[in-house]
Amino acid sequence: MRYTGLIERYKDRLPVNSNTNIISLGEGNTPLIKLNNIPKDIGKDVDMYIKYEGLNPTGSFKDRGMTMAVTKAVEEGSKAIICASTGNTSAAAAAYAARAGIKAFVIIPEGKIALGKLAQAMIHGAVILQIKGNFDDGMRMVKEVADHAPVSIVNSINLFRLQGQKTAAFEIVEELGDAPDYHCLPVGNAGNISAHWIGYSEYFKEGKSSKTPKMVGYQAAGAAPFVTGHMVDNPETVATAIRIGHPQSHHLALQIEKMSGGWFDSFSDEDILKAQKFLTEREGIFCEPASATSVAGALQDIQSGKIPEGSSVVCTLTGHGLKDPDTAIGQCDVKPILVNPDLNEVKQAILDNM
Ligand code: AN7
Repeated sequence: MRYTGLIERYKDRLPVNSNTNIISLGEGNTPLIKLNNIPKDIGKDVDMYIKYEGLNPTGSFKDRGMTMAVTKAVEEGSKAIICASTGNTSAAAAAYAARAGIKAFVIIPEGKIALGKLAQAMIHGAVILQIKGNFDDGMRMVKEVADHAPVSIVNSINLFRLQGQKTAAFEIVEELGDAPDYHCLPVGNAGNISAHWIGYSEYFKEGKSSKTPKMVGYQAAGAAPFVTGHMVDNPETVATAIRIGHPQSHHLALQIEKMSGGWFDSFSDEDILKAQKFLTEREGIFCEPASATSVAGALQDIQSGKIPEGSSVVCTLTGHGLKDPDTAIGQCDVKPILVNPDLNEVKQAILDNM
């Protein structure tokens, strides 16, 4: 059967009915890739999987929530949506609004969004407001303006978003035959970690899994309110997607940490970029810097034994590496070799670099 997106697939578990006009781009159903080389590299016997959410239609997990949020906005008669974004939400909002034939307004922090994401918001025809401030300032504006203008908020404070995003947990349980022991995610607003917990809990209650995973959230050191224990007013990190200091799902995520037996930790930009490169070079999987935070964290905690050998571990890679080409190129020392279209020159270059 043709796959037509996660709402159609999980319609019995989502707030839709047979009359709902579903706005979909075929999101969800993303690969769960088992790592072959990295566990051997670090000498640990763990089953480590990547949930490659960068392969959603706009290149990030946001599509799972956006299909649901835009479907409901249209159902409720809305003609426009609005979000604040570090980039990926704006790309998804712009694309799904285009698909639905409604308007998207996106508020992004000036100069701090990855090139691919900006290109997406622009080409899909969103109205882009660059704010002289960060994501948290933008979020504050969105909440205020929504009371004064006819626009539906599609940030993750819109609970339909979390409903759509919970389906990632369903897919993982179905594919593994059970929940993993640990699920590691990068955390910004903490919407995604919350959505996964909702999904895992739903399947566990119905006996579709024998357990729920320990939910482990990793942040960038310069934007780590869950680790420092207080909100951060001037978040900074190369992982611009998670450059967030005042997480919107703060309380929910703290409850989930306790209920699941998980924890939070943070990593320097250097560690995040190292994990991004390690994954691309050793496994052929390219994610954006924010996403690599989950791998940086899992690797540290597997190596230290906090995640014991014999465990199954899923790391969500939230966004595709192509979202942020500048940062990718910036961390490669090896530049292209310039040669003339001459057999000897090309042959020599190959032999020199074998
Ligand atoms: C690649 O696009 O908040 O903890 O405005 O793009 O659910 O916020 C992006 C978040 C992780 C954090 N990885 O997820 C936005 C935005 C990537 C992201 C997160 C984001 P949450």
